[in-house]
Amino acid sequence: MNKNILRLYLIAASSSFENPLKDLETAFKSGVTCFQLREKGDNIKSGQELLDFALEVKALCKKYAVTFIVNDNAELAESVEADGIHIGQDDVKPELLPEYFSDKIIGLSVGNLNELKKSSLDRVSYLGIGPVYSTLSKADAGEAIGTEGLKEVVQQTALPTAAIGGITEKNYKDCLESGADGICVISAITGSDNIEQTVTALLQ
Ligand code: TZP
Ligand code: MG
Repeated sequence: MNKNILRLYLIAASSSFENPLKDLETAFKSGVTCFQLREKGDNIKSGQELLDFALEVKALCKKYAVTFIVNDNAELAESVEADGIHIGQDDVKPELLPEYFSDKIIGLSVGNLNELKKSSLDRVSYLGIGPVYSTLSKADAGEAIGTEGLKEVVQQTALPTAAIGGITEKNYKDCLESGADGICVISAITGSDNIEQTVTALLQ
């Protein structure tokens, strides 16, 4: 895959924004390069409602040439013909994903060097590495590895990498300087009261 896709990777659920389609459009228009629909947390959609929402998001992604990834839901990803899927350490193993994903992007979360070493990476396209900093967005995110931990993982893989966890306008450059190809954020953008300004700052 083209690692530039990872430059500014937004993750959100349908409930992450007050006006999700409007706010996502603002984020995409401002320069987000990749979007992951991660339907977790409170007020989550399911069934037809989730499918409809995912299709609307996919259309927005297409309009702004944003790569569209679905978190850990192969059926949904396939139904909406997403560009790929993102899986965690405890999700379906990459090699057991359906045939649909054979030419799609497969992202894998890696918490530290130890997890990298025990992961089967044959079909993995990129790694999400973290949490780099502490985060309130994922209860079971594990211990923050800091930029030193990030560097360790980045140096041990040839795969494209995105740093994740507690990344803000203040620290994102440290992640890029540690060798990550891009940054993944939830709250920096979902909690922003000026999405355009935040996205622009994270792309500087
Ligand atoms: N995986 C590791 S940390 C994290 C995920 C999904 C949450 C990142 O959210 P935030 O708000 O950018 O810290
Ligand atoms: Mg998962």
